[in-house]
Parts: sequence; structure tokens; C-alpha cells
Amino acid sequence: MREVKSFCRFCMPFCGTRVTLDDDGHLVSVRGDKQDPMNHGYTCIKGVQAPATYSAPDRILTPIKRAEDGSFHPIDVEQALDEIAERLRVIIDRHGGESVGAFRGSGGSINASAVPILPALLESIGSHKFFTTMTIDQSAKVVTVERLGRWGAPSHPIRDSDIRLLVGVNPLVGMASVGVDLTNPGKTLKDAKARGMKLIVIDPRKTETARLADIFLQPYPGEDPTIMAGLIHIILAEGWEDKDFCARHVAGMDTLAAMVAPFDPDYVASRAGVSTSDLHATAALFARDSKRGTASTGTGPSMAPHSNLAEHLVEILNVICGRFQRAGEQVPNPGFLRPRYPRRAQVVAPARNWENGFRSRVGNYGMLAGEMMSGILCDEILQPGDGQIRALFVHGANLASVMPDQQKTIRAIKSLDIMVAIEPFMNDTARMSDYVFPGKLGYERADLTIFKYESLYSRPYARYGAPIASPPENSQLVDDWEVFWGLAKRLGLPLEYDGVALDMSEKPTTDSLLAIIARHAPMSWEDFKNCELGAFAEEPQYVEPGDPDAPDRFAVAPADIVDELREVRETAPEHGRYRSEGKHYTHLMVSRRLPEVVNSCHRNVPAIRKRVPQNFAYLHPDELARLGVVAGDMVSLTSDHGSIPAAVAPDTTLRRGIVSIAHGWGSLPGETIYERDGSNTGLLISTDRNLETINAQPRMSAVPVNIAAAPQHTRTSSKRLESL
Ligand SMILES: Nc1nc2c(c(=O)[nH]1)N[C@H]1C(S)=C(S)[C@@H](COP(=O)(O)OP(=O)(O)OC[C@H]3O[C@@H](n4cnc5c(=O)[nH]c(N)nc54)[C@H](O)[C@@H]3O)O[C@H]1N2
Ligand SMILES: Nc1nc2c(c(=O)[nH]1)N[C@H]1C(S)=C(S)[C@@H](COP(=O)(O)OP(=O)(O)OC[C@H]3O[C@@H](n4cnc5c(=O)[nH]c(N)nc54)[C@H](O)[C@@H]3O)O[C@H]1N2
Ligand code: SF4
Ligand SMILES: [Mo]
Repeated sequence: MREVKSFCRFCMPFCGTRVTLDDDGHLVSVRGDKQDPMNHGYTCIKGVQAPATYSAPDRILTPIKRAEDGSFHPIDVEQALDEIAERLRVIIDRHGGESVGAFRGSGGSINASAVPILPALLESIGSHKFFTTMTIDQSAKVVTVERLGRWGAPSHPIRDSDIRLLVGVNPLVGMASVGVDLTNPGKTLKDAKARGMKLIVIDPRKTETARLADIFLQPYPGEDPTIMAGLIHIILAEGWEDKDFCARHVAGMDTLAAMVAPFDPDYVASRAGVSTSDLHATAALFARDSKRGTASTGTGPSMAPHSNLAEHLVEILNVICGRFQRAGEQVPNPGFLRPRYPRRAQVVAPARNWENGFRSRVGNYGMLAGEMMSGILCDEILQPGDGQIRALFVHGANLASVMPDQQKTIRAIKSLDIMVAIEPFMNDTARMSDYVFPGKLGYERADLTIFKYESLYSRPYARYGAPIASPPENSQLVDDWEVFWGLAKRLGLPLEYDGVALDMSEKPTTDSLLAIIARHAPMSWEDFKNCELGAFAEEPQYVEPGDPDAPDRFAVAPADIVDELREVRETAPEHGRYRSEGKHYTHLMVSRRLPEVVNSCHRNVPAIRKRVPQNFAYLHPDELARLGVVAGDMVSLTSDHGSIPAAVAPDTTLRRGIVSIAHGWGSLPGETIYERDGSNTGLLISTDRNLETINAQPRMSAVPVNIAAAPQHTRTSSKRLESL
């Protein structure tokens, strides 16, 4: 037995851990590392349960291939790559490069060496069909930068802020939030509060984070555009904006004032279900009483209707209050693995890049940050014609489970000529694939901490993780990148990896790829690798003065925003009687993250299943009484698109009128056993309608549903509910 320091790789903070390994190199136990400079010993049940995850019965041990009858058989890696390359060659010859697509999920984005290679392969094939979970997550943030513009220097960091306004984000559980530290956000928020920072939270649920709030607004979901317009209305009416900053850097202030004029506080309060005085208090605390600090969002507003508008308006709070670093201030995280670039105190003009370049044949959507919109992925597979996707890579994603509109997703997957998954576990997506390559899990591979989103760390930090654990007995695992490199090699295609052309004559190693990513780091690769607890960039960076003649301004009120906000004003919901597709619904469904699982993962761990046997439908206890049900009773949730069973659980933190339930549960339609699998909320969500403009974001929050007690008082047998 030995103990080794490393870091967990199950979700974005990459908590520093101490891992005990047996003499064969297999995981025995994992605990937090108190000496870790970033998370100071924090871990969660998922991290601690890593040994059970790594040896879970559904772990795939060798590459597998599906036979005609649906059964899977082991296949040698090289043989599988030969066969796939041959089939790709035929598809590309016949239908062109655009017929090859890829969908990447969380698993594929937290595996450093693999991140640059899949987009590189598609680029080389000549395909635009790169989809990721970003566009069913918070791509409203990308849309907003493109449409509003951005500041050339960072926003106010939390370390010297006197305010944080968090809208529909729960960093204490999700650990992946802009505006709060990525590692140990609970400690960061508590420390900031101890030093006097105020916290405002806007969420239909009094979340773990909201418990720390000085002001908590508990609105109906889907009303963020209304609330934000109301806050901007109050701020401008009171003259609390940063007038110098606005005069110098913002275009369209008059149009902005006019567009929020109809959102007077009484209207907003009654529509959103909050009090007028709380709205005033929020505006005053944020804009009048605080000088530094930002407003930011998470998945809540980004998944509800008018999500791009909501994000734009939240960001306007930061813009009109000038919540950005100015010349001379020290940049909190100038970057470690990514190259430094000058940060200037001036606006970078909105580019509206989605309006230029490639457009999708389905829905005519442009690209965002080099990606296509996942809301149309299934239609890009299903709709015949030039550019139809016929071959799909699924990289670290449980596509069959997490994509809205599960029925359509299954139809799309089944219609493909070939689907190849790079996936460690036999999940629903793997079961539908033609080939599955099992990747090494975190402790088994060489890796880096997050580099694409490294700015979410509060300091310029990065860490190398050596492979410390042996793969399972008798396994033939790959490093994810090997699949894509192997195919490019066979197809005779070059690969540009993170901006560097790979030598295709000689197979790289994982370390050599990681060294490419780390080539901008402020120390040599060898020195960096030797930093046991990671390294920090010592050299400070300061914000440079902006060009006084720069013409660029924030575009706070472009015509499409003005029009959409007018539409919101003209279509107020009737609470308790929501209309959708000609029918009425009583409740709004919202999503939530569960501390014990990440999306569809970790349900294969007994200790975790004991805590979360299913994805309960959480409702306020008053709602349970009204429905005549008690904890554990089965209900059906019915939307305009489908119906799913769920066991109810009481939750006093919820506002009445909403049902809060996690996604990524259930199995394939027709094969789901509720007691075993829970239910897939994607069955309630359509991708045929209610897609946002620009990013095709489906309506995944504030979804109108009816709730009905199941006949004959069916109950789940779960013991867990008895303690709730
Ligand atoms: N333990 C754990 N951690 C995770 C994950 C997980 O599944 N489990 N998933 C990871 C992923 S993929 C992501 S993207 C991040 C997400 O991290 P977060 O964005 O923080 O996700 P949630 O915890 O679901 O918080 C969203 C909040 O929005 C609220 N909400 C819903 N609708 C609305 C609305 O219309 N308006 C407002 N104002 N609020 C609304 C919900 O009640 C909820 O509290 O977490 C990551 N981390
Ligand atoms: N209704 C509804 N739907 C949602 C959401 C919601 O709130 N509501 N949230 C959306 C969001 S924000 C997201 S991000 C998506 C999440 O969608 P996904 O990212 O598809 O969800 P996960 O369950 O996290 O799947 C990650 C997969 O990667 C695998 N994996 C883990 N590590 C590795 C690795 O190193 N390599 C490889 N190749 N695979 C690995 C895991 O086994 C797992 O199968 O779901 C979206 N869907
Ligand atoms: S929070 Fe994420 S990275 Fe940290 S221990 Fe838990 S699963 Fe691992
Ligand atoms: Mo996500």
C-alpha cells in the first residue's frame, strides 16, 4: 500500500487528493489533501467513492464492437480503428466531409490531452459538425459577448468585491461558476462574506448558496429578463449607474432606458412573484451601495425561455455599473497554461460572428466559438440531403440520456450509418454505439488541470497529474486522443493540435501532447511536472490603459434585444395556468444539480445510490398536500411533449408552483424501470419548437408541466425518502 498525491477528475475543480493504492496499483481509498493550495482538503462523495467508480461492474475493459444481433464483442484497438477508418473513407468519398459529426460532453472536456484533437480531426475532414454540451448549457454567455461586446480586462474578482449577484447558479453544488472561485466556492464565498462582501441570490429554490445570501429573491423561473429589466429600470431612474463609464464606453443608453421603461417595479414584482421592496433593495445594494463586484448566472437563466436576452440583461448590470478592472489593477489570473495577452481597459466591440461564415442547413444557425448548435444535432442527423450527418463520434458524453427530446435522439442515433463512442462505461449511449473505445479514467492517465477554462481559477494555477493507478486487470484501455490520432493517421489527414501541426509519422505520447498545451507556461515542462501540488505563475500582470481614441462601445440595446424584450413584455404568463401548444399547465419544471452525481454519472456506485436512488420530483410540502400525495408517492409529470413517472419528495426550499428534478436519469425509452433508473426529463422537452434564436438553446427550464398522482397510489420502495 502507498499513498500518492494527485487530483480528482470527476468535475471541474479537480480537487487535490491523497490516493491510497494497493500493491497492484489499484485504488483503495481517496481523501482530500489539506495541503492542497487550491481546495485545502475539500472533497465530495463522488471523489471519495472513486475506487467504486473505477471498478464499477459496467466499466468497459476493452474496445467493443456491436454485432448485427445487438450483442457486443471485444475487438483489438488497431483492428477497430482499421474498420472504422475504412467505413469513414467510404462515407466521406460518397457524401463529403460534412457527413461526419461529433458530440462532445463533460467527459471529453475534462480530459486535457483529448480536448484539442477531436475538433482538429473534424477540421481536417472538412466538417463543421462539431457539437458539444456547451450549446445546451450556457452558450448564452458566448452570444452575449458577441452581441454586447466585452471589456478588454477582467471583471472585478471576488477577492476585492463588495457585492456578488448570483442568478440561477448554485456554486456550492455545481462547482463550475463564473464569478466565484472554481475550487472550494463555499470557502471562497464564506471568506468574502466574513470580510464584508454582500451576496444576492435570485433562484426559485433557496439553494445551498442562497442560504448565505443577504438578499434572496425567489421568483418564478423564466422571469429573469423581466427582473433584470426591472433592476435596470430602477438603477437608471435613480441615477445609480456609473455615468462616467457609460458616457465613455456605452452606446445606446437612451434606447436602453426606453426599452426597460415599461418594466416598472410594481409590474415586475407582480409578474415575477417577488416583492417591490426586495427589487429596490437588490438594485440599491448592487448599484448604489457597492462599488466593486459583478452579477453572473449559471444554468438556470441559460436554459429558460429568452435565455440570451436574460444573459444580456444580467451583463448590462455589470456594464452600466462599470464593474471591470481599470488600468493599473492586477489581473487575478493572467493564465498559466494559456498564453498571456495584454489586458486593456477598453471595450472590445461586439463582433456578432454568428452572422458570418458557415450556417447550418437546419434552422440556418451560425457558429458559436467554432461549434454548431446541439439543439439541432438530431435534425442534422435525421434530415436527408447534402450535409446530413451519417457518422458520429460521441466523446465523453451520454448523448442518449442528456439530450433534450430523448425519443428524437434515439431515432437519430439509430438512423446513423456508424456511431463511435469513446466512453469508459456501458451507459445508454455506449449500448447504442457500433464501436466503443474505453478510455482511461483520471488517476490512470497523464493529465492537466482545466486549461480551456483556466481563468475560472482565482489564481494562475495549473497542475500535472501523472498516471498513478493501474488500469483494471485484463483491460485494453486507450487514452482518448489515440482514437482520433489513429483515425487521422489511417485517413492520411494532418492534425493541428492546439495550434501545432502534429508529426503524423510518429505516434505522440500523452505527455508530448500535454507538453504542447503547456508550451506557454512560465516554466519548463520538466520543472512543471515536478511541482507536486501544481504551480503558480509568479509574474504579475497589470491592466494596461485603454486607447483614449478607441471607438468601440458596449452595444447595450441592439435592435434584436429591443424587439425580444418587447415580446417578453407583451406575453406575460398566467401563473398556475401556463399555455403551451394550445394546452394549459399548472407548474414549471426546473433542473437542479445533485451533489452526489454529475449529470448521468456515478449512479453505478452503491454508496451513492443509497443516497440518491432516483431523481425525485421535488415539490414544496404544501404542493404535496394539495396533490394529496406524500413523500415516495408516484406522480406523472406531463408536458406538451411527453410524460414521465416520478416519486415525489418534499422540499421546503422551493417556491410553490414549481417542480425541481435532475436530468440525466432514466434509461432508454421502453427499457426504463423507474425503481432502477429514475426518469429522463428530456422526454418532456421538445427540440422541434421553443429553440432560442442564435444558439438554438432548447427550453430546458421553466418547462410547463402538469402533475397528477399515479393511479392506485403507487409508491417507490426507496427507503431514502423516509428520512426526508
Ligand atoms: N454535483 C454536481 N456538480 C455538477 C454537475 C452535477 O450534475 N452534479 N453538473 C455540472 C454541469 S454540467 C454544470 S453546467 C454545472 C451547472 O452548475 P449550476 O448552473 O450552478 O447548476 P444548478 O446547481 O442546477 O443551479 C441552477 C440553479 O438555477 C435555478 N433555476 C432554474 N431555472 C431558473 C430560472 O429560470 N431563473 C433563475 N434565476 N434560476 C433558475 C435552479 O433552481 C438551480 O438552483 O454544474 C456542474 N457540476
Ligand atoms: N433536461 C436537462 N438536460 C440537460 C441539462 C439540464 O439541466 N436539464 N444539463 C445539460 C448540461 S449543462 C450538460 S453539460 C449535459 C451533460 O451531458 P454529458 O456531458 O453527456 O453528461 P455526463 O453524464 O456528464 O456524461 C459524461 C460522460 O463522459 C464519460 N467520461 C467520464 N470521464 C471520461 C473521460 O475521461 N473520457 C471519456 N471519453 N469519457 C469520460 C462518463 O462516463 C459519461 O458517460 O446535459 C445537458 N442536459
Ligand atoms: S468536487 Fe468534483 S473534483 Fe472535487 S472531489 Fe468532488 S467530484 Fe472530485
Ligand atoms: Mo453543463
